[in-house]
Amino acid sequence: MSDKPDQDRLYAGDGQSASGDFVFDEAVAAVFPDMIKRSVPGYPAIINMIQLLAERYVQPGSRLVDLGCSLGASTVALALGAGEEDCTVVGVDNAPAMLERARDNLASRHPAIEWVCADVRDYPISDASVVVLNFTLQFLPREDRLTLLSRIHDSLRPGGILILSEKIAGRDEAADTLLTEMHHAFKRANGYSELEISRKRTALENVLVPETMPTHEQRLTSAGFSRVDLWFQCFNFVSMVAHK
Ligand code: GEK
Repeated sequence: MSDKPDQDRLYAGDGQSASGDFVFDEAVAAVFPDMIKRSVPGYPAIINMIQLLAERYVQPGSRLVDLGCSLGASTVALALGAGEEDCTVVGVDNAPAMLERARDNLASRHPAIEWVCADVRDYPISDASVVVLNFTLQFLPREDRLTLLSRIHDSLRPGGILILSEKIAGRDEAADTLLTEMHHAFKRANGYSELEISRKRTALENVLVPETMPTHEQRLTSAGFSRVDLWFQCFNFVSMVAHK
């Protein structure tokens, strides 16, 4: 592949990102759209469907909140889905490199979106119709996940939803091996080398902790959600709608 400035080559050479734990710094922010599209099967489709889900579940005058918004792709989907319903749309991320880029890139086209640099565990949510965790929960320590989901549940209006997208673990070893191998095949087909795939895997080892579908479903139920629907899966990447 020829090198472009916005192409993800972070794990190709011997730059500083080639070793150590994965962090959402300036180098990652600079190549993030390319990285996530080539690494997460179905990501563009999920973003488009978040807009359609928001259109269906938005309530007039409510808040739509994107937790772990990165460069704001899912936040814009919420804003487009909210349409003219007099809502407040907020993107929250604790990585300044991500949030500042989101604000700089999108402020003129979407002036109504509020951008907040905060840890999602501290950000107070209220009066929400749609909350999004699009590949963010997986980065929180496991012991913090239920508290956040319970708080999200309590912040939703009746009829509100949480859209939860996650990389998952297979329910047994054979399933996990298949899903992981197919994910790596997807990355190879998108131009990542074996070295890049294996270095990224090592960097994410203690940073991104996937869980099985039953674990997610049970936790969402414990958090108070009345039902959970799986609406998307491609290999080990899923998205669920959890209903208040
Ligand atoms: C998208 N939703 O494009 N508080 C706030 N932000 C956090 C926290 C935390 N505790 N932990 C991680 N993040 C986006 C993609 S990326 C997914 C989300 C990925 C942020 C982190 O800074 C990063 O921007 C985002 O969560 C995860 O639809 O890189 O696989």
